[in-house]
Amino acid sequence: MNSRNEELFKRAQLRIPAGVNSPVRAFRAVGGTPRFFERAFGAYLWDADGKRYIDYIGSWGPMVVGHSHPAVVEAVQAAAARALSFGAPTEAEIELAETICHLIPSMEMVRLVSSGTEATMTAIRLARGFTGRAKIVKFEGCYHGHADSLLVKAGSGALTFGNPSSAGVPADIAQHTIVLDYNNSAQVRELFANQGANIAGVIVEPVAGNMNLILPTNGFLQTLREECTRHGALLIFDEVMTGFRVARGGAQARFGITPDLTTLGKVIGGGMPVGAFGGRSDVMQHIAPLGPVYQAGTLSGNPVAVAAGLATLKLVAQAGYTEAIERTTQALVSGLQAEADRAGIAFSSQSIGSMFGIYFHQQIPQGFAQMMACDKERFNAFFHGMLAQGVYLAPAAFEAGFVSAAHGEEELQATFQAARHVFSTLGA
Ligand code: KE4
Repeated sequence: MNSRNEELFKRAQLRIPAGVNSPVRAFRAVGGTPRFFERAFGAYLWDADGKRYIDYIGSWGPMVVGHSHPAVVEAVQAAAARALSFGAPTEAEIELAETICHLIPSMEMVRLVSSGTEATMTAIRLARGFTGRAKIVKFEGCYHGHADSLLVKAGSGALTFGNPSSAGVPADIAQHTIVLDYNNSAQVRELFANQGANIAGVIVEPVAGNMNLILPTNGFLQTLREECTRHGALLIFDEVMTGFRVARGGAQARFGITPDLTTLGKVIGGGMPVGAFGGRSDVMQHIAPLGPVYQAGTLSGNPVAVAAGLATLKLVAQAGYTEAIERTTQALVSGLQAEADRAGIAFSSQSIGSMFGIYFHQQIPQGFAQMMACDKERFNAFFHGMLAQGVYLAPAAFEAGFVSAAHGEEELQATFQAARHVFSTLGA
């Protein structure tokens, strides 16, 4: 008998491309039928067949306090009862701006938008407008949303101009984006030596979470900071994913590097559509209507979304809150590693803050090329085995995983038990 998930997937594909509103949800990397979820609470999701899953995606990062946290739901209900949208300033937006700037001091000023893509798209435009330069640097394997300038892959040589990584991105836009290898400080220094005067900005995931989890090796972020300072380019930390996950103050707090601009999303909306960009006030003075760099949004600072974000950040800002989730994430990773070792599986894993990476490879990858060498087929088999056991991992080998404050010992033990069974079916 067809499951409801299969019925809904068939119906969805009639009106929505691939039946989903964001590509990764279509399960094309892992195969099979996407789960259509009906409700969520704490660490759990329930799909259209009523099956319960322990959730290690958390909506790709936002649900750091757990699903449907009573304080967040109450704040959203109260805000919605007052108004759904004004298209005019509210006190709550000031409160959220003040909270963000307090938690991330490099953000002297901040503007709210409605997605991470809007945040990074604007940060790029702002860097170009502030410096009067055109070139942007990004890194292979880092994802910053789907703005044209950022859908670019490495050119023929790492130091040449980029090529579009999506149809519909004109070459004369892609050519202004240079794509280097993540963690390759020598390449960064060589590029700046040759073209430093043309570079408006460097955008980087300070901890990469879109090619699975890759940590910055010592010196990489420092090199970016030094080269940008030396050549008058802006360093943009894309903390849409790492913000309030790698540490309360983001990856910049953890690694002690101060960017010129930071982009945020996910957690600051608590599950509702909120993004943000901000940083040095002398740079932010260039944003309309103060300055010549235009940016706008009908629902920017939406009161219901801001209420969800504020309630979430109030919880996250509590002393010890992010550290406790980090400990849970460390326990998850060491437990999975122990089960894989027991089964003799070539498997490595790591975590930072409440993000984790699992790799079907003996060594932990340190860059894009090494990540591509991981055994994708094995990951896919593991993914489906765990899904059948009621554990929902990211449906792609090249995504990071996320733990929430709602995950506890019971969820960990259930996960280890599921992994023990699935690893045993994979064969060494
Ligand atoms: P959104 O436009 O999806 O809100 O944010 C784009 C973005 C920007 N920067 C970073 C570092 C990001 O991770 C993202 C979005 N992350 C993906 C997860 N791989 C969102 C999931 C999806 O695309 O459906």
